[in-house]
Amino acid sequence: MAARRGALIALEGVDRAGKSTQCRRLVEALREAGHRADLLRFPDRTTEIGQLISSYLGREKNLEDHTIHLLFSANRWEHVPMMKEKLHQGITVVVDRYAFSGVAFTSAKENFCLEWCKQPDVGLPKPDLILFLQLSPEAAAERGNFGHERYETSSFQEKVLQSFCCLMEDKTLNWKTVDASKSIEDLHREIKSIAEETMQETLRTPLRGC
Ligand code: T5A
Ligand code: NA
Repeated sequence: MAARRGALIALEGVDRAGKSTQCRRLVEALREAGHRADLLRFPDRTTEIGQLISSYLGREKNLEDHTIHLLFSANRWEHVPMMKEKLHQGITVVVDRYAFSGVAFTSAKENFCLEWCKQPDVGLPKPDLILFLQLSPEAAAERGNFGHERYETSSFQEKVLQSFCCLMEDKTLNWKTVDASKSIEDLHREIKSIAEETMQETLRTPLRGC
């Protein structure tokens, strides 16, 4: 029998929904339960491409809109060999944002359609599970003010949320929406249980491209 591969689990959601908090908690909990699990975040600001992205987000650098979209995608592609290796070794990979953030944010800009935005990420490892952390703009606002990074305005975030809603209509992907207004602990328990269910199922499904 082939060895069990790891599951690819993506967390997506509006800003301040608690993605980074939950990704960290999930990986810790999976490891405590004896699973092999690693965390990745996109953008990964540590690579050369990631540093360009970070200076764009911090408004130190201006980049043309198509160019930055392709850089976000390239930042995912540069991790694909490592991701595939981990998944084939049986390591579950939890990603803090993935291609769906890429599409949702760029398509919220003027003159970008979803179809164009999706193309650069076609063929990336397909997540076994995408957890969408849903939080109302009002509840998000209570979690502190926006910082100074690009995209951190309520009107833009509203458009991003609409794009995410369109992406969630794709029934070929395993989207699960969770209520991110719950306490960190309650949300963690729910996410861990959904993740473990998915990890059981990956035994029977080969890794595909999305
Ligand atoms: N982007 C990203 C693109 O345009 N294209 C792409 O392809 C990609 C991948 C940076 C920007 O890049 C854009 C999207 C972004 O605009 P980032 O570095 O992931 O992306 O952004 P961050 O600012 O790190 O993340 P968020 O603002 O989205 O926050 P999180 O991770 O959702 O939330 P988290 O966990 O940091 O928590 C936020 C605050 O809320 C509290 C936390 O303690 C923290 O203070 N909190 C809770 N409070 C109450 N109840 C709960 N359940 C809570 N959970 C967390
Ligand atoms: Na985050």
